[in-house]
Amino acid sequence: MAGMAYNYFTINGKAYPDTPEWTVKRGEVVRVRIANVSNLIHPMHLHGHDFAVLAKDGEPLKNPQPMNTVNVAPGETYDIAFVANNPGAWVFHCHELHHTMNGSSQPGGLIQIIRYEGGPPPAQPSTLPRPAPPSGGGGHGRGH
Ligand SMILES: [Cu+2]
Repeated sequence: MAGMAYNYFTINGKAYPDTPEWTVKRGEVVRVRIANVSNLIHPMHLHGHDFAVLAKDGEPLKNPQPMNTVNVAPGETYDIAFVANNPGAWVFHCHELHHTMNGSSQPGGLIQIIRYEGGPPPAQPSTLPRPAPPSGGGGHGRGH
């Protein structure tokens, strides 16, 4: 339908805060497959870690590139991996602000909490995406 805007976005069929947390152990390698089955681009961003893109569309890459955001276009699949070496609770989320909302309420949508096993359980991860400040700043502090 022309002009139709999507207001709900999901990871494994759930929108935050219904997305179950991923629990990781310090030192392990965490591998994630991202498959964008929507018709919008999702710049997926991981806090607290760099990841390596190991494969695109199922094809292994010869030179995995360390990064912390990958633009996932409609229909694309990326296999990424990171070393769990920064204990805490972190978010992996789409950097398109509207995609981290459920309708008009925030936070929601494409937010995935990654929590280290045995770590202190913060009531709210301190790294949830927030609207950018009105002028400059970029909205990103240390650790992003
Ligand atoms: Cu998105």
